[in-house]
Amino acid sequence: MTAPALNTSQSEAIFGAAQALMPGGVSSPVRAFKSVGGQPIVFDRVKGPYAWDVDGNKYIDYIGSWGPAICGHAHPEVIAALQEAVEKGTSFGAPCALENTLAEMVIDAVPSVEMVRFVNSGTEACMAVLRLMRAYTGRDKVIKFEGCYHGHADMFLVKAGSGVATLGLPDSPGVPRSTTANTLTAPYNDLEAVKALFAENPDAISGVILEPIVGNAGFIQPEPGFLEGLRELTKENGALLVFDEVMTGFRISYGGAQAHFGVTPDLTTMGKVIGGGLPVGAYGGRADIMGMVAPAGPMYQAGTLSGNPLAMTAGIKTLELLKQPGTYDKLTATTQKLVAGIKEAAQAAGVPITTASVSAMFGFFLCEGPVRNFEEAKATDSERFGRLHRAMLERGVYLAPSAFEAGFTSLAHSDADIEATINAFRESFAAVA
Ligand code: KE4
Repeated sequence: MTAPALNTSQSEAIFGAAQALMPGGVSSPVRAFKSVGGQPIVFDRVKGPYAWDVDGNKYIDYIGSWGPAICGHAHPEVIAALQEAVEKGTSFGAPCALENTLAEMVIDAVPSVEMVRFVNSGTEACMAVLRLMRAYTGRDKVIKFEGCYHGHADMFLVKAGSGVATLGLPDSPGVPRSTTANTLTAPYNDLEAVKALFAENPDAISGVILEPIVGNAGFIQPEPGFLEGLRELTKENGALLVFDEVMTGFRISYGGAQAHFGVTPDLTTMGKVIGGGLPVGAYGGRADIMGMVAPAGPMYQAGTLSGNPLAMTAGIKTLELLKQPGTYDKLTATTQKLVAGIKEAAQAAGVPITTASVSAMFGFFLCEGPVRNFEEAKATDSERFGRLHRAMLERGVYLAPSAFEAGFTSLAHSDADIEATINAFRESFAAVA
């Protein structure tokens, strides 16, 4: 069944004008639809599981602002709390009781976190946590995994995922070789490769940082024993284990992926959900390590808008909503129904697919699978994914514009939304088979 042509004339006009104003016409590369083709959709407003573009087209949204909208966009209780808070000002640049409240909630929820520092993005959190790893151990090297993305700080732009992978960038110009010389990489799920790196760099590796579930190379789960193995390896080598939970934090469970898998790192980075849609990042962990952070200790990190009352308010209300009983059971049921439908739709059209989900995070690759690391993820049929993405847009479903991203559900996605999405996948897979 062919979809009605999508009228996106206003989007095209606004995006066309944006090209002369902002590089690529966007504020973040992955939004530019480069790898799926066609023009990006310019949003006008969002509510619950939906987005409307400037031409009035409505979409069921499975990006949710790349993770923050887990309670649904513009949740009425979050909006009401912000409306009340904004009357008292937007930023203080001074201590505020709301920081204590959100810090206590994060410390109570996340097993590894005894103390926490708020920043303004996941990139800042990852930059700071690397500096802390190095300050605490006195060692300069760090191990990351191919396809994992820890924000755009220089030292992490080595075999990175997300937009770097989407755009097929080898790495980024402007990053001095001297900076990335200390960044070692291994394939995800490859404990032997990590063991070898420790053997080749005795007493030189500050730690290992990873996405405990990868969402930036498509959706890739840790194999049984992988996280436990890293926990042991880092302990044996006097190195730190760091979970980058910017994407998985408060999405996989209220305690993040670390609570879900029962593996406790030394440090954790967070973002997205804890800001409830406003800019917040955070890093936290063992008190003896966090005690090194200025002004308690010598490791410097700072931020003008860190801990501002609006962002704290949105984060507090969002975590209050997520803490309600049954939240993650509901998210899991919604997502499992969706992913089962996607798989059935692809198989009915004879399109090779491998699908997976954990709680409110999911993904699929257009290949047989299994996909255990970034190299295997590259087997996905990106060209067909581009056509699928367009076909889904025309049927009112907004998926991440990249084969190397994850999908996100929310508490606002209803059974009817899931059914409508599965129907759109049935028609779209038939159209791209
Ligand atoms: P931000 O600086 O974008 O807030 O966070 C960086 C970051 C760090 N760690 C992980 C695991 C992340 O997923 C991210 C950011 N995620 C991407 C989506 N893949 C943000 C979307 C974008 O870059 O526009």
